[in-house]
Amino acid sequence: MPMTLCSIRSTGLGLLTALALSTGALASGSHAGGHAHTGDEKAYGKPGVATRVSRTVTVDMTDAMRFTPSGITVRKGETIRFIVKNSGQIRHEFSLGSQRELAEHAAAMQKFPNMEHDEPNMVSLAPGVQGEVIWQFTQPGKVDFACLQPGHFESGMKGRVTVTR
Ligand SMILES: [Cu+2]
Repeated sequence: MPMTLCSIRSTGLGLLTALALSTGALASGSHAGGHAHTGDEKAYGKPGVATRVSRTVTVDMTDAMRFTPSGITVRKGETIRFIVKNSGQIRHEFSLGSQRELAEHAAAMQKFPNMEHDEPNMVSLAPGVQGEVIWQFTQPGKVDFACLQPGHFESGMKGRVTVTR
């Protein structure tokens, strides 16, 4: 049985702690040598470092179950600061991932609507609140993003980042 993101989360308090620690280490600059933190790297990129942001992209979320913009183009290697705003009256989130990972996670959210998750590739926002995700796109191709609040992905609340060479 393939291990999904959610099964990892539900089994691993230790892993979450490790992630939190590694994020803290990056923030404090202990990786100043520029070494990639390979443990966090995924096919769709890795957590970005705030001091290396190339560009800011603002993404709006609404109760119409849409992201604006829903299509974003970046270049390979760029670190993007996504300023994400929830303009709706209900909770929404912005999660970057592979299409498969997002679909699996959306299905899990249908079963466990109150599942807590907090990872560098996503931000979950109460109505009217703004947050950010800093992500580096390390490989050319397509990276998807979606809102994983129960039913939102299924209603079409998704978008795509095209990573060019
Ligand atoms: Cu949503």
